Amino acid sequence: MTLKTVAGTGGRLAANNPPDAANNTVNTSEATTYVLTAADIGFTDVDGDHFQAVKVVTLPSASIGVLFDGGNAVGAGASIPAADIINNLVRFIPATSPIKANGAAQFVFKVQDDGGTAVIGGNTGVDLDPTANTLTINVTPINDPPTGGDGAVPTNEDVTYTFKVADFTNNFADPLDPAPGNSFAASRSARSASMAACSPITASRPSSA
Ligand SMILES: [Ca+2]
Ligand SMILES: [Ca+2]
Ligand SMILES: [Ca+2]
Repeated sequence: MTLKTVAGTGGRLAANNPPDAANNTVNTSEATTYVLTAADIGFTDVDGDHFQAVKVVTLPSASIGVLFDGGNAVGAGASIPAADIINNLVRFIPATSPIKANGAAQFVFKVQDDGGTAVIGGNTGVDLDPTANTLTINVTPINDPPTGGDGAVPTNEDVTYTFKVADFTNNFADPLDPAPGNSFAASRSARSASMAACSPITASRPSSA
């Protein structure tokens, strides 16, 4: 393949060679916006052409989050100007409904340079990377509080009642974290004098997330 000898000057002596990009993984916490950077995309070009745009191949799963350019959601097949990425306008916003999403979102794209597609020396310039790359955005969990509920247990007067784990787990739920939620770990007495006199009641199941 013939390399041009003059880069980005308009006086190309050889047809444009396509640019390249990198696969990368970045992290953000749940419900926390991630601002994409040019480094995340990893644009390079053998000719020294400039980073022109990112062409969307596959958008991240909306169940994990949505890619925005400025105030607008990026559409399927869209071309995102490199300037928008460099100016911190391109953001991934994790889903928060019906609950705050966790998991890996994958953005598949191809980079474009500004070298054009002119035919020079019988060769047609290529300004789009023929190979797609993937930016994986990991949305890491943050524990949300569980819910409990009132309960009642029967006992006769002057008869000691020993609480069972089930007396508490029947009303336990963790609806704000992704299913199945966290497990019941312990019960803390808020005001019952009789409960406060008991030993702490702890379930044997470990917290899972
Ligand atoms: Ca090029
Ligand atoms: Ca959470
Ligand atoms: Ca939780």
